[in-house]
Amino acid sequence: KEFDVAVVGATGAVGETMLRILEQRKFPVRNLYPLASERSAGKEILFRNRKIRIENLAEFDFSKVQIGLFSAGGSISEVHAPRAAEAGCVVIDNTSQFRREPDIPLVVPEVNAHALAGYTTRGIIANPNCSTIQMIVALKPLHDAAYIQRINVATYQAVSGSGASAIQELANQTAKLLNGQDIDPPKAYPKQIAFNALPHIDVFLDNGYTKEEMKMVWETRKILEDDNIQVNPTAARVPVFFGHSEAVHIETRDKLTAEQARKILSKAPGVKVIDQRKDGGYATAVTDGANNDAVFVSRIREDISHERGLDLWVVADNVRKGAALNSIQIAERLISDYL
Ligand code: A2P
Ligand code: 11C
Repeated sequence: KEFDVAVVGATGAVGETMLRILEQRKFPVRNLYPLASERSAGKEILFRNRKIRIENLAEFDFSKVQIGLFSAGGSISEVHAPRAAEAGCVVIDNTSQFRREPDIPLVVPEVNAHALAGYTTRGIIANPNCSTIQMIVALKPLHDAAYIQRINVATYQAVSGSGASAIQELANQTAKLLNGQDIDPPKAYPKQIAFNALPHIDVFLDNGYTKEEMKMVWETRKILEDDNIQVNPTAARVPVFFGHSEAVHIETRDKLTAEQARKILSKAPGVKVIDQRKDGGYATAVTDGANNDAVFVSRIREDISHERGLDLWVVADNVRKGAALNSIQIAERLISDYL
């Protein structure tokens, strides 16, 4: 069986990766419709060695497709995802627009594929935020084994999470500074990102946390279906192009040794443990995460400050597992189990 698929935001950092992953995983695409703004309409993209014209999202008739992969921003999904669903297209939405709505499933296939069943109510499935996805893939097996009560996490996030313009900004700033020139006024971020670290992702909220941080709280609880889990995040942007890193500290109800955790994680779906206690015996964003599909877990150790605490270093490609790949894994489940 084959499916007609629309990729909304096909010219963006995530959209382009979706096209490549559809090819790589041989997703059964009959007709592909790359969609973007009217600025891009008429240009061409390559899919399976064929040139396909980009169409204007605003004018697209979604009754022509069965699956829509959306990654053009929350305000675009707000308008066009319900319009697509109404036309009979199942939307897999990579924006934060619908994630917190109770009747819209928020899915990481390795963790809560069962929640997909709820897609029929609204015809929309939400893809979680990249920093939540990699954390939850690593933590779910430990949660099942010992019940996680509290998570303290600090992220080190790549600029590709902010899209193509931020990738360009880091490249430009880096080149200028290395050539002894002044940088242009920053646009993608409020301060210089090259050779720097910014403790700020997404907008500030009333409680002093940023929205990126609160997404990790809200989404973790929804995916694990447990509002009692305490999550305390700090999200930072670092001058890395691809791959988010996270220092994750958990407190479990039952004692879990580092050895037990390593054993559990080495068998966990979607996880790859790289954890030798020696120089270079750990995963990094650039050398391991980027361009790979797995969530890498390193530095597994018992917290010397807490009896039932465990520390982990978690790395993944934010554009692949954090966004495009997870969306396509959802689509694969959808077609195998429901369509
Ligand atoms: P376009 O290239 O036509 O602007 P990124 O996250 O990498 O910045 O990419 C954003 C994606 O969302 C791009 O594909 C972009 O298309 C698309 N997009 C932005 N605004 C709109 C819009 N008004 N309608 C449709 N697609 C849009
Ligand atoms: C980042 N996590 O790295 C963001 C990008 O809610 O889908 C994705 C934002 C989202 O900047």
